[in-house]
Amino acid sequence: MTTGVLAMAYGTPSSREQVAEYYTDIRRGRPPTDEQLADLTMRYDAIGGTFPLREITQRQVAALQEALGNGFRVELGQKHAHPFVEDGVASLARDCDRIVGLVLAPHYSAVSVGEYARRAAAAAATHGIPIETIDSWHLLPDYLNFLTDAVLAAMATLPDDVQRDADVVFTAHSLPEKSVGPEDPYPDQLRATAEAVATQADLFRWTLAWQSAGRTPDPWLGPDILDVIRTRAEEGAAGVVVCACGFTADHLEVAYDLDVEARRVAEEVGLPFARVASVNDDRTVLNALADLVRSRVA
Ligand code: FEC
Repeated sequence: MTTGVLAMAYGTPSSREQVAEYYTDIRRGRPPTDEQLADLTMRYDAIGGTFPLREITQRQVAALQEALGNGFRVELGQKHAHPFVEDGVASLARDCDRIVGLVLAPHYSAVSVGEYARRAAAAAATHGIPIETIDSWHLLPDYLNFLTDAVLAAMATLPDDVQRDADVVFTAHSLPEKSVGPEDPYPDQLRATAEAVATQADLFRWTLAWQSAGRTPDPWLGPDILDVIRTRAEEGAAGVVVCACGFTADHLEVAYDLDVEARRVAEEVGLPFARVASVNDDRTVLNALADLVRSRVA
């Protein structure tokens, strides 16, 4: 009896030529304008013309398979690139009798993790295979411990007189306000992660911000990380440490939106800046995620 594990991730283009197709998928079939496409391509170019999410996701999937061992088969299913969620389910349905879904992002929102879960459930139904997707794992102890160590390590890179006085800002991907209903746990889960890490790391100053909001006219969850950096500089902050705990990988939204854009804003306003390491394929966290999958099966 083999249990299928559908590891779900956002997906990234496989090459510069594929950016338009990827962006069109994100926009639900509406091709981007030339200006939008040029802007997104510029961001990939600014991180060296690379698509790091691809390889990091593959390493995460391999680490999960290794941790789960015999009796489990792990397949990747992505939101916006091949192999899609539906491809992963189809592959698992061939020789597994049930599927556990795991999204490689810790916090639940109906429009983020919920969309992965709905697509996986619809695909599983067409193959007649049962599936259960884990909603969130934002308080997983090994993830909190990883973040605690990583926050302290990032703080230690700041000048001596700034280290303990710096603001730690915990971020997740912003969402359009209208898509986050009053019952949606996304903002509360981000706060819960941040509070737990702040307690464990004994932080003096910490706050929450949203990052990477879309460039659309409707309002997105705020405050935005770039505004928080500017405001905290005006208020006399000593430095800023950004922990993108809403993601698990060093992808575009981390490598460009934080390492390039947020760092540049911090430099402009004279604030020492550090970015906290991402989970990527950290074995302890991935082993803990494998245990979480195992506990669902039991
Ligand atoms: O490295 C890469 O190539 C991919 C980086 C990437 C990740 C990611 C994760 C999340 N997103 C979430 C929500 C939205 C919403 C929209 C949206 C749009 C984009 C665009 C790019 C992009 N996202 Fe993303 N996201 C990444 C990249 N995202 C590029 C399009 C251009 C732009 O606005 O920058 C608006 C469109 C829509 O309605 O879908 C909303 C959330 C996550 C975190 C959870 C997860 O990983 O699934 C939430 C990585």
